[in-house]
Amino acid sequence: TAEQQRTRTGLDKDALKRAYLDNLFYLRGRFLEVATTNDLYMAAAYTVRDRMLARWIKSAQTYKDTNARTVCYLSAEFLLGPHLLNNLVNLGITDTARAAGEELELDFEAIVEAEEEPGLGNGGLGRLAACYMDSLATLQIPAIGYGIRYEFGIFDQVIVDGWQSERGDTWLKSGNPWEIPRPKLSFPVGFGGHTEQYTDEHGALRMRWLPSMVVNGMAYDTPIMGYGVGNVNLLRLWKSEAPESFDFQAFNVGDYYGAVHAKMEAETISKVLYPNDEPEAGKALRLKQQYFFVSCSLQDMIRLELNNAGTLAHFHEKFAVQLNDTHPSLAVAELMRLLMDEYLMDWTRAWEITRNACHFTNHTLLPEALETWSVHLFERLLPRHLQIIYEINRRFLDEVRVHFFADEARVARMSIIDESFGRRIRMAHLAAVGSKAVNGVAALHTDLLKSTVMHDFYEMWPEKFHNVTNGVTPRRFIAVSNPRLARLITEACGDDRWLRDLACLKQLEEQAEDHGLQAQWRQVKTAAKQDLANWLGERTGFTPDPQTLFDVQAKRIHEYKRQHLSLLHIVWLYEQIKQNPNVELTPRTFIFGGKAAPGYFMAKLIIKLVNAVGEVINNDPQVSGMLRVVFMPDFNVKNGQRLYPAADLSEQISMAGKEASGTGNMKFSMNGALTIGTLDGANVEIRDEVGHDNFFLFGLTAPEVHQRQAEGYRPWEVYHGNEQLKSAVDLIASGLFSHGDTELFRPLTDNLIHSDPFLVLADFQAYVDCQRQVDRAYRAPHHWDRMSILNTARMGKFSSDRSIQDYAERIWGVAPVPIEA
Ligand code: DL6
Repeated sequence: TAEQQRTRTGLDKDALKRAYLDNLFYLRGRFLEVATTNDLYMAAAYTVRDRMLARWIKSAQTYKDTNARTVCYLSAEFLLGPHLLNNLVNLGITDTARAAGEELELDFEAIVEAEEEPGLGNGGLGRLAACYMDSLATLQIPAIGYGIRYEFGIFDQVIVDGWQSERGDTWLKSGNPWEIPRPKLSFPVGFGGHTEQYTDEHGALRMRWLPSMVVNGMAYDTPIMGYGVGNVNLLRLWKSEAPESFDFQAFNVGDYYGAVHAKMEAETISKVLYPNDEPEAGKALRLKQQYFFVSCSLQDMIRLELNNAGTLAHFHEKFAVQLNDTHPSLAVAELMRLLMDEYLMDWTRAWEITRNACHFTNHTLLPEALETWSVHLFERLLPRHLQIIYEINRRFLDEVRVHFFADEARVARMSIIDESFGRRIRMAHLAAVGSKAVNGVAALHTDLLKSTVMHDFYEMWPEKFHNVTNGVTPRRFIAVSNPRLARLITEACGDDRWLRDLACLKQLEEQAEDHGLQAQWRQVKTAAKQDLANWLGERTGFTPDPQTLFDVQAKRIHEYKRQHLSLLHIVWLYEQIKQNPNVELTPRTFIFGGKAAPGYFMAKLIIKLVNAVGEVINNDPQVSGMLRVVFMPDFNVKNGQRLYPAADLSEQISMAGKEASGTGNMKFSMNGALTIGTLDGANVEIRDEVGHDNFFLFGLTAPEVHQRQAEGYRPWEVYHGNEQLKSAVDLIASGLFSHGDTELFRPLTDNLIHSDPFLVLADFQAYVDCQRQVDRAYRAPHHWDRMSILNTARMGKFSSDRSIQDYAERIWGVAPVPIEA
């Protein structure tokens, strides 16, 4: 009946209440009095999901009917964050849901809190994919996100005696109400075996691959709701399974263990996310994961196109395939294989389609992060793909030779096969050769890409290279994370158009000097600081004082990001106060957050040092009124949402030239934090947008870093040439922060003094001087508030909507297909 229908889809309070009780009863078998928090959360999730399903189906139907060009975003990671509140915001029913909850006497916040976040990513790259899914739906662009449904996402971090300890992430243990399993939607994926030539019925010579092992990839679908529109896009994640639950033949001959083992091996592929933000050297399972999800995704696209058009001749017109870093770059070889071996196309046609379908984003210039795989491993796992890659390379190098006559050195540099250290496949070269467009993720990064690691490719195909500066979604990172700020902005701007068009925030500029707005702005910030302080108090036993300046560095722990530069500054401040307890300083709380790759010793030592320095400082009554240090455990999307609103100062202090873009920098600044940063990644553009006076800049530029290193950088001399720096490093080495143990932090201090690959010592003085300016600025509240408002006001460029618009126009050539809300 219409009434029943309204219970499923209605957005008013009564419909929500009825639906909620219905779902609690029929899907959880509970009534309010006996429901657990998880039951209450699940009922809420189903109630919200119901409201998305009709829109989802309408979107899929309309996309199909209009045969719309579709973006397929291939990514090994989607770091989604909790769905519930985000979906309420995008549906525009947060307040109604809250009111419905109140009438049912539910604790809304506790229900939202109960959601386990799907941590299917390591950091920036995975979170970017999630922001882009949000923006694609909001901009009404037909899109499918394809990835892996890891059973275990990124580990949970706990701090034990100051050290990081990893706990398995069990995000699926209480069920995932947002996904719909599609048991019938599954594709076979082969591994190993051999290839053979045969003659087809037209007398043509063809190749076929006879794999030694086949697994199935089964689809799990999650709806991705656009903001304020009817469009709901699809995130399709693949789970690996054995084709049959038992190999009965093996079972019959008595090899029960062998039969179960084969099943386990198949399921292992999508079992766990590799917790490293750099490639895993030589890990066959990682290569299997990459091939697994790429193959399932391409087979799915082929299925869709054959259903729709009956031919694959226009595959590249139907789909814009985006390769999120090199992890899915096997798509180039796999699409060729599918088109030639399975659909009997000739090389020229297949290559034409592949080269026009694929596009490639590079996210890093770190040499150790440029992915390569040994030819030997390929031979063993993907023999047919190796043949195809050899042939792609042969034809490509012929082109290179025509382009750059008699330049064999360049041919060797550009080859997809690196012959220098054993034979290895350079995945970035495969992706670049097989793609229509290559892009970097911030202006500086794209320039460096063109002038360094991809220079030869840029010289050959300058028109292939683009910059698309990253962006983040203001729905999650303002509206969901910081509702008080969202309300204030809406009030000050007169409406909430800014959530769809972030450039509207510009209107705040004219009120930046208004003391009334400034006072409210400050109140909002202080309230967020208080929330964070309470949370930290409960988790760490230490409650920061919201009246102090909150100085936050939250991101993966990595030497190039230089958390230890901030630590040297803290130790330096500590010494200042110890020497002169009346020194004029702005009281600060330094908050760190971030995970270290489990095998990255130096990063783990940095975490230990943060906690060790905190222990001494926070317990020293002479300094603890001025200075506090706290490590927020388990930095993830959910905890990030607590941090961004509460920061006064955002630390973006990587060595120039190393951070491709950064996106945390954008999230902090959107929430009114000022940035202290180097000219690295998107910091450059953020500073240009917010105004040079509203950004604390320090440090060597990328060309200066290059020059320093070319001249032969000697950290030893810097250390001896700066009394205060030396004394900070020495204090760490002295054992003061390690209960007298002079060995504990020696690997870190020795590395700084003797090698310092990321120029921490070279930038120390500039950083300390710049922090002095921060100190002074914070003591002038009107001035600070004005800068803070201007930061938010000028962040329009860094909405992921702008990034997606750029991709849509300049790279994909896709147009919106509106679905009414
Ligand atoms: O593009 C998203 C993000 C950038 O903002 C960071 O600067 C960059 O470090 C990060 N890269 C990764 C891992 N890279 N790889 N491969 O997360 O991408």
